[in-house]
Amino acid sequence: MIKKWIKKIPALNSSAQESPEPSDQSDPIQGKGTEASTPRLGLFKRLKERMGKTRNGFVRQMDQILLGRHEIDPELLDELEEILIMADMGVTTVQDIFDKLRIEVKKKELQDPLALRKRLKEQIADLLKVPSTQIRWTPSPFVVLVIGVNGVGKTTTIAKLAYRLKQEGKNVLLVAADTFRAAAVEQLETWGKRIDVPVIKHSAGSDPSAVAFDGMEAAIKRDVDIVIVDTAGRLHTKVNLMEELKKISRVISKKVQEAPHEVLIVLDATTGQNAISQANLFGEAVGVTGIVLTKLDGTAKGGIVVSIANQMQIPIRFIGIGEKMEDLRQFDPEEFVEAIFAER
Ligand SMILES: Nc1nc2c(ncn2[C@@H]2O[C@H](COP(=O)(O)OP(=O)(O)OP(=O)(O)O)[C@@H](O)[C@H]2O)c(=O)[nH]1
Ligand SMILES: [Mg+2]
Repeated sequence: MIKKWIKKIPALNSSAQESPEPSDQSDPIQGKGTEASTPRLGLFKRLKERMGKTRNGFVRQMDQILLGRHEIDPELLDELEEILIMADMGVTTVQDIFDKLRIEVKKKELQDPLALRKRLKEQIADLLKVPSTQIRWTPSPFVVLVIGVNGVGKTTTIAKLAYRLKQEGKNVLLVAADTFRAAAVEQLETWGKRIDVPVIKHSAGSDPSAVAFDGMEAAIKRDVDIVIVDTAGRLHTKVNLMEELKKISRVISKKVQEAPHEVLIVLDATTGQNAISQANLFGEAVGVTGIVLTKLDGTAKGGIVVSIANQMQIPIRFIGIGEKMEDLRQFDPEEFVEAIFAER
């Protein structure tokens, strides 16, 4: 029986460890190891590799528990439930899943551990299927305001997004409205040069709303398709970040009707459930329309994606799975579930 099991779960078929993740030390655009330089490394394969920590930390652990069992008993369900909670899927989300599973087991609709694994995967996939995860990118100029606490990955996400849009033939403009640190303006400028996208900036310490205003004027004058506005993740204690963001948003809407069209909150997946509180806090202030979940490559608790999709009424637009330009992915629930449940 156990042998049959091992065959059915190829991930457990070998005692070898996952192959190490490719190094990210090379140039994020041109360097070796990028998808451009290794065309055979498909997008899905890279996603699978980058989600390796989550796969090892949660799906593999789950499989190891399932491996020793011949039938579904209450202890098995309890153990699996604990693993999912530990993977940051959120207590209520996990309880909902297991309430359903317990009923199915009781009705004998679920009889063996392999069917249980399949059902769990289906349930997770269902939770992730939230409608309208795509941005329409019209009218023009289409204004994207990017917000989030410091260090979550706003500026690098903007660079990746601009790179992506430019490759799709869009005319993009970046606005450095994070004037809190001189380095923040420089960082965006450096990215702008690297990906060949213009950046509107003022000197450090100036009013972020004034930069946003100039950014909108330039966008109209230059007839750009998409403007992406970078903001600070923290300010001097005297200035309230939420008030500042509201002001930036107001200034943008005065210049471009109905803008910002998209307010993207960037959340760091490694901060776990804390990310949800951040989204709520910013959401109350500036009406968030989409989520970018970064650093999923750096956590074994990728279950946070499920928790966010299930608890928030805001779609996950993109996920960050590394520091290379290609590592900002449009969020595709089915592909994501396949990648974390993938077998070697
Ligand atoms: N591994 C990994 N690192 C990431 C990802 N996204 C961003 N980072 C890294 O996170 C760090 C912080 O990124 P920034 O873009 O500077 O963050 P920020 O939100 O703009 O920070 P502040 O400007 O200080 O508010 C950088 O070292 C990025 O390379 C990701 O998806 N995976
Ligand atoms: Mg930044």
